[in-house]
Amino acid sequence: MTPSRLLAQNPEVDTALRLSAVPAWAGPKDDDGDKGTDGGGRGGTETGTATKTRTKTKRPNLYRVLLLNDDYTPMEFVVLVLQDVFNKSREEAMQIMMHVHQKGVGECGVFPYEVAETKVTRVMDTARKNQHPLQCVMEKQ
Ligand code: TYC
Repeated sequence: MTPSRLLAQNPEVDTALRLSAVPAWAGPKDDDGDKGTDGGGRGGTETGTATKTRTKTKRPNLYRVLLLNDDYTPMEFVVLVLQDVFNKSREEAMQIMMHVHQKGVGECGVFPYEVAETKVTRVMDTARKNQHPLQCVMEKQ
């Protein structure tokens, strides 16, 4: 995998390495405190190549994972799914299940895209294997 692909896949880390073709002495005053504009060679004259490394962190886009009510999936199955897939305690799983049962929809958690997608897939696969019509969806927060 190429480094740029790795960076593209990881929005947390965006490292930009910039090389300037403009001689340092011809450009704007270099007072930003970085290292790397100094040629360091004989006489201390700059070479005209400036390098700057910037590390920028971005918050990931978050997605709500929602469970939908239906008339057929057993309550106990929903509680077990909430405990297993979303690491809920039995008590919290019961509360969420009852909320979905009464209101029609409820939140199981909020996650970065790929984590949310994996949880939706796990719920849907488990439901299908057990022949329950339970539906789980994700929406951008
Ligand atoms: N309504 C279902 C029943 O009465 C229980 C249920 C709860 C189903 C939550 C789905 O996401 C759900 N058996």
